[in-house]
Amino acid sequence: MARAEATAPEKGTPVGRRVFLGMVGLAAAGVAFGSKAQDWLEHALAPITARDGTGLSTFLPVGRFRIYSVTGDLPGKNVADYRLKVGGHVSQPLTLSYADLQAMPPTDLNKDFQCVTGWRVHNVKWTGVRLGDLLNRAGLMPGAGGVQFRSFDGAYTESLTMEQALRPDVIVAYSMEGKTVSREHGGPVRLYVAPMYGYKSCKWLDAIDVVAGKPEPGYWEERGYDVDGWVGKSNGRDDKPTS
Ligand SMILES: Nc1nc2c(c(=O)[nH]1)N[C@H]1C(S)=C(S)[C@@H](COP(=O)(O)O)O[C@H]1N2
Ligand SMILES: [Mo]
Repeated sequence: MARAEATAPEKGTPVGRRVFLGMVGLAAAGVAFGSKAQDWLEHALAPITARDGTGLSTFLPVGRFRIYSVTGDLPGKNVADYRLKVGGHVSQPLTLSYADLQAMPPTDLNKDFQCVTGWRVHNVKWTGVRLGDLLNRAGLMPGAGGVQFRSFDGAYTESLTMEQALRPDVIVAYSMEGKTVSREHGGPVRLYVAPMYGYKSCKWLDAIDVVAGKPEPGYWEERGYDVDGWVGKSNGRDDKPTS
């Protein structure tokens, strides 16, 4: 299996409890962006958490996201300069500012954010525009089968089938916990695909391209994750709760 958000061993050998607790301390002290140690830790701990069944969230700092960026960079854009492009297989391509998004009917989602490597942040409040509303505004052309996302980090991509994209719990989020989505969390605008693992939620959202037929797999899917990243039902989670 080629699944690794980390470059370190994806299947760590089980470690003893003292080492384990020490490492949790390390993680708490340095939940640093881009920390390979942290990623390694999550993978190394999976066998333990699987055995005692309590899950990583019991041990790791509560309410903390890990900040991920495949480029090792946190690209930034001012709210004032931000533009979202919606194009491809649509009748009316759009270029929307942050204010344009805010002027559309808002959707609030209070849901968990869960990474496939095991961490979960409970009950996060996201606000944004339903992806379906954006797609309808752009006007889907016959044969539109999927949606691809590009990040202004220049590297990350994601995609959804049209059926997934039109779900009411998939939003283009401009606010998290009542504030503009921060730079490290992929702001000012990111995708939030509530029913799927975090990797589907493209940060620093730059463009949405509607495609005819099947969409291309995204960045992590090229590297082994399931295209249909349903929480609990993908990436071997049903029968094997470790990553
Ligand atoms: N552009 C971009 N989007 C991304 C990623 C990334 O590295 N780059 N990582 C994904 C993964 S694996 C997860 S779990 C979430 C993490 O979101 P956070 O950094 O806000 O915690 O973002 C997803 N979207
Ligand atoms: Mo993730």
